[in-house]
Amino acid sequence: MKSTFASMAALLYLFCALILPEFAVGIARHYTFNIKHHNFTRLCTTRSVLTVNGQWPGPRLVAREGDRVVVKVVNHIPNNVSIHWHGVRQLGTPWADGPSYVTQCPIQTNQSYIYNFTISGQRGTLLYHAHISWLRAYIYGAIIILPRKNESYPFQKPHKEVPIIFGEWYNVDPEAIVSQALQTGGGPNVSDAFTINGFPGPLYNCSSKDTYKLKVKPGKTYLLRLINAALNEELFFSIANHTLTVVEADAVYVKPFETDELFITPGQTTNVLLKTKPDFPNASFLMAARPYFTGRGAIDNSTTAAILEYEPPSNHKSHTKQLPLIKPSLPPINATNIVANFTRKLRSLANSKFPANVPQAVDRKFFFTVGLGTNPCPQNTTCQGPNGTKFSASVNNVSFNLPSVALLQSYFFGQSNGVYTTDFPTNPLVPFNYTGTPPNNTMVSNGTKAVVLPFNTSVELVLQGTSILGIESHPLHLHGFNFFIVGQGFGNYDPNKDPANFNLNDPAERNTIGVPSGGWVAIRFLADNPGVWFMHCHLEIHTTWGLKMAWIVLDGPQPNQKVPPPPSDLPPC
Ligand SMILES: *[C@@H]1O[C@H](CO)[C@@H](O)[C@H](O)[C@H]1NC(C)=O
Ligand SMILES: *[C@@H]1O[C@H](CO)[C@@H](O)[C@H](O)[C@H]1NC(C)=O
Ligand SMILES: *[C@@H]1O[C@H](CO)[C@@H](O)[C@H](O)[C@H]1NC(C)=O
Ligand SMILES: *[C@@H]1O[C@H](CO)[C@@H](O)[C@H](O)[C@H]1NC(C)=O
Ligand SMILES: *[C@@H]1O[C@H](CO)[C@@H](O)[C@H](O)[C@H]1NC(C)=O
Ligand SMILES: *[C@@H]1O[C@H](CO)[C@@H](O)[C@H](O)[C@H]1NC(C)=O
Ligand SMILES: *[C@@H]1O[C@H](CO)[C@@H](O)[C@H](O)[C@H]1NC(C)=O
Ligand SMILES: *[C@@H]1O[C@H](CO)[C@@H](O)[C@H](O)[C@H]1NC(C)=O
Ligand SMILES: *[C@@H]1O[C@H](CO)[C@@H](O)[C@H](O)[C@H]1NC(C)=O
Ligand SMILES: *[C@@H]1O[C@H](CO)[C@@H](O)[C@H](O)[C@H]1NC(C)=O
Ligand SMILES: *[C@@H]1O[C@H](CO)[C@@H](O)[C@H](O)[C@H]1NC(C)=O
Ligand SMILES: *[C@@H]1O[C@H](CO)[C@@H](O)[C@H](O)[C@H]1NC(C)=O
Ligand SMILES: [Cu+2]
Repeated sequence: MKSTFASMAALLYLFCALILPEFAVGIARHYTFNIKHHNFTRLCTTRSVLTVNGQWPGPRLVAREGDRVVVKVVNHIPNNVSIHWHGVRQLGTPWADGPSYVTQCPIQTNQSYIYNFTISGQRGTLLYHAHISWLRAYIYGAIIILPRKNESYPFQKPHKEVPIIFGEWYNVDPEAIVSQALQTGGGPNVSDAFTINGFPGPLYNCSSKDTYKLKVKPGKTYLLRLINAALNEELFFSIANHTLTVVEADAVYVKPFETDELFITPGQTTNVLLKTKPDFPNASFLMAARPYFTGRGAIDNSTTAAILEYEPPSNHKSHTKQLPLIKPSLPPINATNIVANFTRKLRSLANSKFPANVPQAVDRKFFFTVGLGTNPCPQNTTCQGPNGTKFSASVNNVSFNLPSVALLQSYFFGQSNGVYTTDFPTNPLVPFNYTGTPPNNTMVSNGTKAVVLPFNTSVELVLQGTSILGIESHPLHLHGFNFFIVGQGFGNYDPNKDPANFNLNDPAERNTIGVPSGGWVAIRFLADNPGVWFMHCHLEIHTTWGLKMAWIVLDGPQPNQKVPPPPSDLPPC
């Protein structure tokens, strides 16, 4: 009886797969990522940096929606490493998510681990990156998710597709920077340049030959897959004399809109269409990026640029003469209104083919403050944080300590005792005027605390920025889910007034959202993916300081709604 049912189900599946394109079975895409050192020279400085297969940025991972991706990661470096497939939902594959000490222990030197997951219900651009300490400084690359075979984009088919990946270049080892910051308690030293596809571009000293060039033909449409893989800075991006059309964010299509200036936080991805000028323009154009920042510390405040170069017609004489290079204007560093306006323009397509499944009813509401704070300086030492303290950062005043075993493993094997507790505060323990005058005690508590959610809980989470040690935007990233950005505002969230303005029809659906500087954002998601899921600021220094926490989503009743046993090659602790 059982086997008859099973074979009928198999037949039905086969039938659907052959007849209906949306059931088309994906193929498996196999990759090997060798993590190893490679020398690169930028700004006249040669550094041995950590790479995937000797490449920086790493190789493109290309799949169609519905495909299985199998990546064997082999560690050839002295450091521990793990890789996170940022934004991939990992439905039913929580062991493949990748954050060290959350879903796995890291892959140790000369060891390997196979990440095996399916891309379902997503199309567009995501990124992968190392997820331990600051190794993602150079270990990152594009994940390109094409529509299923027989399916097309909901916008004009581009002539060409080009990843544009923002990163940072350090003249010193980023691991030395973070370890020094932790030791002194002060802010970290900043990067020496931003990069586009690994190149700082012509606006830095000793860098003009290290410029990424995008050669285009007139009268064509190009799809730029923008990825912010920088460690610590949110960025503005603009191309001189060209308007961009935003069509997708975090691997979800959006209602297309035009913009001259684009905003992208670390961990976010955005696809834009670039229509080239109809005729050869007798000029080249800079495509440039520089940071948005309202905090108090030092950041890299430089501008990276690439060149958009038109191929001259064959009969044109211009290739012999130097064409003028036009620079774009970029918003001022503290242009909070431009950020807010840009973020508000992002809307889901919300049509019958690509619906926005916004949870209309909410089972559990959470209110989390996110921001900086301080830790006491150890006795008889001098710290370089605020007033001789050490910098810290927290969610609801809890600075998260990573355990030395993986949370998912302790959860799955019922060994949470001494590893984590489930008493993460659902609201601030001590309410205060979050964006007003900060409290004079800025010390934070610490712990390894999680929130437990029953399967399929519908969650509303308000993330409230604080003014402690300065207002600043925090790009919060949630693993394992997309969420809908139903509301945002400045000042303190008002639970009585603000929900009336929530957009429950076509809000943007993403995995990373900047909590406005001196403001709040409200998100909703359905906890339909059992496992342990990390949530953290994607400014790496804030994560280092503890702006992170974990959600535990319990099993559902069906066999495919349970955390499966770990793969046999899961790295040991
Ligand atoms: C990098 O260059 C240094 C000398 O500058 C050399 O000793 C080292 O072997 C090189 N490393 C690699 C991986 O090529
Ligand atoms: C990946 O997972 C699928 C589904 O569980 C399995 O059939 C396949 O054998 C796995 N591949 C590898 C290389 O582990
Ligand atoms: C670029 O834009 C500027 C200002 O809008 C304009 O003056 C100039 O003619 C444009 N140049 C080209 C080559 O499009
Ligand atoms: C960043 O650089 C710009 C121009 O180079 C300058 O006007 C601005 O004050 C700088 N901002 C910070 C925060 O350093
Ligand atoms: C940005 O900084 C400039 C210079 O410090 C200041 O004049 C301006 O008021 C600031 N703008 C915003 C929106 O904070
Ligand atoms: C932001 O949008 C508002 C309302 O549409 C507009 O009044 C304001 O000028 C915009 N600000 C900026 C800096 O673009
Ligand atoms: C701190 O210094 C004082 C005086 O130098 C000494 O008595 C005390 O033992 C030191 N404490 C620690 C924890 O080292
Ligand atoms: C540092 O201490 C001074 C004087 O006690 C105080 O006015 C200031 O607010 C403190 N700064 C911080 C960042 O805590
Ligand atoms: C919070 O602080 C802000 C800025 O100082 C102030 O405008 C507001 O009235 C304060 N709110 C409350 C409830 O005290
Ligand atoms: C700290 O703040 C409280 C009120 O928020 C105030 O009563 C107290 O005097 C402050 N303490 C110091 C040392 O400034
Ligand atoms: C956590 O807090 C305790 C008590 O304040 C403190 O002793 C300890 O150093 C803190 N640990 C970390 C990792 O910040
Ligand atoms: C690497 O990870 C293992 C397992 O968690 C740990 O025991 C070891 O101390 C780590 N090594 C380094 C250099 O961090
Ligand atoms: Cu942050």
